[in-house]
Amino acid sequence: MAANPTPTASDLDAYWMPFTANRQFKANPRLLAKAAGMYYETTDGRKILDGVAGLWCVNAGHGRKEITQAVARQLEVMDYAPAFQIGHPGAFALANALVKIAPEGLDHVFFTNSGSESVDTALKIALAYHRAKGDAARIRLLGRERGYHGVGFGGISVGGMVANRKTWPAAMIPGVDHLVHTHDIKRNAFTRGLPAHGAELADDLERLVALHDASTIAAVIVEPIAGSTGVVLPPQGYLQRLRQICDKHGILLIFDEVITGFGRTGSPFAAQEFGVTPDLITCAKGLTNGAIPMGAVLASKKIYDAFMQGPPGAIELFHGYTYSAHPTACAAGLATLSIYENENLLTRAKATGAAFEQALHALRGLPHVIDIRNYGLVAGIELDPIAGSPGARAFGIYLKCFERGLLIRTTGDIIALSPALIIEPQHIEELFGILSQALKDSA
Ligand code: PXG
Ligand code: PLP
Repeated sequence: MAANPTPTASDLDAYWMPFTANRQFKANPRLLAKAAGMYYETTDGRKILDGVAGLWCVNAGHGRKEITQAVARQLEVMDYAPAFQIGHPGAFALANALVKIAPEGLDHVFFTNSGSESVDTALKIALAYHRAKGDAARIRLLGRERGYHGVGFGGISVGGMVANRKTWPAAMIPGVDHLVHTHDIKRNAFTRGLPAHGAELADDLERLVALHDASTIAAVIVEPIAGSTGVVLPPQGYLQRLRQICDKHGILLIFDEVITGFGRTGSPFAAQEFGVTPDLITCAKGLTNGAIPMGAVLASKKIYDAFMQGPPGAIELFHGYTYSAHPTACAAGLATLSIYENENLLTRAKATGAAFEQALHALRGLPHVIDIRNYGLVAGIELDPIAGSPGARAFGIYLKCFERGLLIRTTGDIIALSPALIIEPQHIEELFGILSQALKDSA
């Protein structure tokens, strides 16, 4: 079957593009047509090395036949099944497969269609959990400055990225507060792996407890590694301390693992990599290798059991989506988890991370590079901003890289890299070859 024809300038108008400078883009569009393995191909036939696994999601590389076939088969057998008061075997199979790779103790799965929906779901579960336990005064949700938790009203409320919040001040959910962020270039610049300084920043939670009283706080949500804000790593000991303080005060801890889930750090989840088990995990993206939209919330037995009280005929949680556990998404998820297992991809970043780290830190000293940080197969390269034009320096590099055949991601003046977990040495060489040339040319 023919692919969609390449749009002409007038065809570009109707689509209101997300998180995009629409007018700038439409004046000079970048269009992708194909993808296989580590590469995209543009509509004009240029090969582009994918340095970001699509948008942090295609962890097993593009065009995986096992996923395509599983989805095609599912669509032929049964296109859709309602999710409320009825089920299909794929949903239960995927929940079981997820629990198998999840941190011990997180043994229940609620399905959504995206990271944003996972976040709103987890926040609602946290509030409902305390209520189910007769602790209905715990209504506060705490996030962290610079956090990204998707774009739902819950997610932007606990989120801490100013541009995503400032337009909707009146729509924020009430009772939310924020921990200070942990980004500290002064003390931690050019750190490989977890930074040495900043564990004490977790004590900011004690400040919020002192201010609001623990009896009003339901949960804290953080990204174990903050991705969208520009790859901010947790200082050594920080997450452990956060867990301890939550336990001390009966506050639930939610890890938003939409980016860190599915092997990005060298373990299935960052919770395992860092040895800290939260009460809830939100995930999406790599769950289906990006092929079909899907998200999930992993919940502990303690949380699930708190809901399973009341009369057996009562619906325990008034929440769900038309497409929760969509059959095609479940098929894609099952095929994806098989690939991860068969190819040991969920721990592969431990091995490949070393060569990636070495090539990455060789960028130190290039023009405008003020910090480089990394963990597993994720990296941030922070550039000195152009005075008066925040973001322009990094976006210039983005355009240069794209012209030369490399897709990166930029946020403000930070370049983020998160290649597929199948990356080989020649891709690492190609990636950093193009990127270092682009940085040199920007001097
Ligand atoms: N939580 C986290 C930690 C995320 O990284 C979401 C929630 C929301 O997921 P959905 O599927 O609703 O997009 C994300 C998504 C970027 C970028 O610029 C990051 C994300 C999405 C789009 C762009 O780095 N992360
Ligand atoms: N809006 C209307 C009018 C609906 O009927 C529904 C679902 O039935 C929704 C929104 C929510 O859609 P979804 O379940 O796909 O999130």
